[in-house]
Amino acid sequence: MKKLLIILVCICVTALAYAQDSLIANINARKSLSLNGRWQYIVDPYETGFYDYRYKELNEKAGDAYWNTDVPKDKTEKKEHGYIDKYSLEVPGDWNHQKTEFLYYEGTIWYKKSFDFHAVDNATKYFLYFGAVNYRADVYLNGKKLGFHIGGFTPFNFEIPASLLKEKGNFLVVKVDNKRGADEVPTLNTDWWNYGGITRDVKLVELPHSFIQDYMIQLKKPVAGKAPAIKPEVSGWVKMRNANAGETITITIPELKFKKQFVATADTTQLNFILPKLQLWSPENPKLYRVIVSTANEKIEDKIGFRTIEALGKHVLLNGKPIFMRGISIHGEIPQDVRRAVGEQDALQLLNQARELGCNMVRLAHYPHDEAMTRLADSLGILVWSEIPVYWTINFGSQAVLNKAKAQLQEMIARDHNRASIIIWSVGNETPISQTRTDFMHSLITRAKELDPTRMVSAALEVNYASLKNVNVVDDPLGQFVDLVAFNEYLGWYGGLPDQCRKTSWSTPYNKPLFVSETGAEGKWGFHADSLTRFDEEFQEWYYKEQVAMLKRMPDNFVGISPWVLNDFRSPKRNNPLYQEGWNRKGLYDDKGHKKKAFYILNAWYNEIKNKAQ
Ligand code: GCB
Repeated sequence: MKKLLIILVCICVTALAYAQDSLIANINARKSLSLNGRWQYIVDPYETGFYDYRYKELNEKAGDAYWNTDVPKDKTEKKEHGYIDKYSLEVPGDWNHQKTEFLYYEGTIWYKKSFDFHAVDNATKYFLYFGAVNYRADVYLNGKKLGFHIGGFTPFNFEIPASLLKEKGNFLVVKVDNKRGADEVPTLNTDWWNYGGITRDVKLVELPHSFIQDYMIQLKKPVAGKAPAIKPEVSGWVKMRNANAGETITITIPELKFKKQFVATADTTQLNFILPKLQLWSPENPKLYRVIVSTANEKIEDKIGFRTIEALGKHVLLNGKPIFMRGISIHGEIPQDVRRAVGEQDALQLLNQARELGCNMVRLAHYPHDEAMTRLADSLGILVWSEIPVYWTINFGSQAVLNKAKAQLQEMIARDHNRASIIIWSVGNETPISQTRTDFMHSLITRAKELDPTRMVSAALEVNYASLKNVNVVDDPLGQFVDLVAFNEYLGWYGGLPDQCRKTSWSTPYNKPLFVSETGAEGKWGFHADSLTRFDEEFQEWYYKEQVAMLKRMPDNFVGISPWVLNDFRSPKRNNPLYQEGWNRKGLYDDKGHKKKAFYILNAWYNEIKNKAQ
């Protein structure tokens, strides 16, 4: 019995040691030390710093483990690893663009950062936060493993025992591995570049013992079929960690002269209140309010917009009124530097390009983008579709893969559930129809709705081409479960020529709004021939002309499009040596920011729609 107990305790302790903590929301509003900047590295394709020569994970204390100090105890000690400035990389940032030898690297690189830190007391809590690491991160501080995280585009944090922190010379090591895998999310095959590294911010966060973990402060979804409430009603919650019994949580919105107190109940406290005299958030008026969530020992500020969104019958209603989404799909990449997008400047570049095109909406493909993107979309008034990388043919039969997808879904929603701009959570893209896949995707949709009942949930569905004569039907069984029936089509690029659009129309058996989540053709900027010549600008221009003419004939449940794609982007699948050279050329801008002829076709249509609506 005693033995069993000891085993159980050991299991629990190990699980705790490796468990990643629930996400701390609104990280920029917390007291923290930035650990961005130069990190030293060791490139380790054989994972010598992780496994012994029998390929077993090294003992935590092993002197040759790369998470342990590289300084020999004395001159007799043999060290075969070392971190020096000559080998260093910028964080945040993918490694591929930083050194030519890493351009195609997929594997393990160890990152190391030294820092000094004065821990205030034992009551204060410390966390190590990562905005994103692609793909797997194993994190060690002063030789102790804090945990690991899987998934390349979502944030995570680990609690650091205060006793582990040192005043001088903390030795922080992250093993980053971006090898693709059959049972990963995404899987082996994607049409984008697998940028590796610590691609977003790293912070050491300091919090009081009892702290606000997360909160959701959004307008309640209108009751289907009913006119929106005259007085906007907020429904939400605040999650506390180690809440003191009877602790008071206060919500303040100074501009509205609103202040209300709630007594913390268990770890989640429900919020329900009416906000009078509210200006609703919309693309035309992206009004954000300063919202303060506070307790006796904490005060967190956010900027939140209030709006309602729902799919009702044939329409998508924003604040109770039908909208048409003039969208564009965007990859999280800065093409002129061939690197992952990170931070505000990059977000501004991409969203300004979308605005120039005349968009009021963006599809952030195919993974959650940097938090700066969704925050900026909030302040610019751009509607957002945010997606997890459940892309093409992942292993739908595996429970472990489903768990990985669910973890990414949860982290995406936890980070961004207060962003008014986000109106759609997407659970995946072009997944092939089978019962196993539909069950998998259905389970993700159910989870998304549990986590956030206020937004629409969708996915790019499969199309039944010409199932009726000249009518393509979007009847993917997943259509039963999504709020918005979205599909990708490339009529005239993949199969046939653009004039096919003339005799084609679209329908869906679902009584739901219909959205074209992708359409596009390649065209290399500056290459001019005629409209029948693949890869020239004229072909792409013709494609858009035919598409626009066809889209004008869409059924009355058509609510918008997000064509493929804003910029040319890097893809290892695109190997035409004359026109592609490793680039997918479906951008409306090329990799240097030049507008292609097709840009003006879509831009003209978007202006027409905008002017009609006014
Ligand atoms: C698609 C995919 C997208 C690809 C695109 C293409 O359907 O969703 O990720 O890049 O087609 O260019 O083929």
